[in-house]
Amino acid sequence: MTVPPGGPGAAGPALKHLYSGKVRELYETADGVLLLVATDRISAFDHVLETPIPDKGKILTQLSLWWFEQLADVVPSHLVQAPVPAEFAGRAMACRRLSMVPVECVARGYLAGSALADYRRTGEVCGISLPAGLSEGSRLPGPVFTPATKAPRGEHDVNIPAAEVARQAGAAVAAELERITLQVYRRGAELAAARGIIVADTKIELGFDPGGRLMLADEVLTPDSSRLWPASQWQPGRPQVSFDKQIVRDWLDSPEAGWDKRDTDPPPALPGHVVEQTRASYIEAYERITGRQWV
Ligand code: PZK
Repeated sequence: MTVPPGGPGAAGPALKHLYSGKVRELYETADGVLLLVATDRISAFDHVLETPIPDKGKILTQLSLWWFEQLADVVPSHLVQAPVPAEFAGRAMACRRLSMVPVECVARGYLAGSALADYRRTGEVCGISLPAGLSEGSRLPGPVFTPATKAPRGEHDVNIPAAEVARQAGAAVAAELERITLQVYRRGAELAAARGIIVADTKIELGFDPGGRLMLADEVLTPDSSRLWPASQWQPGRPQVSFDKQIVRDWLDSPEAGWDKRDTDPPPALPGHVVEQTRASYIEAYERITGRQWV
C-alpha cells in the first residue's frame, strides 16, 4: 500500500512550488524539505532560450553533488537524505531550509565579467586594487573575494567591498564568508586544473542552519555558477572560450541565427546540431572534472 491507487503522486499535491529561477525551480515537500530542481533550460546573453539541452539539469545536479563531497571538509552542505519524486529523479537535490546570507559570495582567480568592467573603470574590484596592465582573462596575482549584492530578478548583481559585507552581516560572519568562499575556490580551481579546466571565478550561496552554522547551499562549481574555461584555449586579451556555452553563443552571434544580442526580442530556437554539441560539452565538463563517466 505504499503506492496509492492511481499511481505515485495521486495522493495529492505533496509539493509546494516556492520560486522559479532562470533555469531552476525550488519546491518544498510536505515534510519541510526543499527540493532544488535543475531544469534543462539554458540561458545565454541574459535570455533563457526556448530550446532545452537534454539532460543538462541532471548533469549539473550530479556535478554539484560530486563537488559537495569534495568540499565536505571545507564547509558542510545543505544536502539531506530524503525521497525525490520520480519526475525529478537525478535532477533534484533534497536540502534543509537555511536562513540564506543575503550576499553573493564570489571568488575570482582570473579577470572577467563585472570584475573586468570594474577594473577597466577604476583599477579596482570591490575596493581591492589590482596591478596595472591586466587584460581580459588575465590571471590575478591571487584569488580575491568579490562579494556582490543579490539583485532583484532580471537585474545584475553589484559588486561591493568586503567592508560593506562586514557592515551588513557583522565582522565575524563576513570573515567566515570570505574564508569559506576562498577555500571553495582554491579547492575547486586546484581539482579542475589537474583536469585541464580553469575555474576563472565561482559564486557560492551560504546559509545558516537553525544552530547558527554556515552551510554551503544551492549548486556549486557548475558551469552555471562559475566560469569554466578549457585551459588549452586560455589566451588573455580576448573573451575566453566558455566550456559549456561557447557553441550556443557562437551560433546566436552568427548570421545564420538572424538575431542581435543587443535586441530585446527573444533569441531564436537552437538547431539540433547546436543542442547536441552543447549537451556533449556539459557531459565533457562533468566527465573531466569528476573522472566519472556520464551514463
Ligand atoms: C534558496 N535559492 C536559489 C534555487 C530558484 C532560486 N537550502 C536553502 N534554504 C533556503 N533557501 C534556499 C536554499 C537553497 N539552495 C536557494 N533561493 C533560496 C534558487 C532554485 C530556484 F528560483
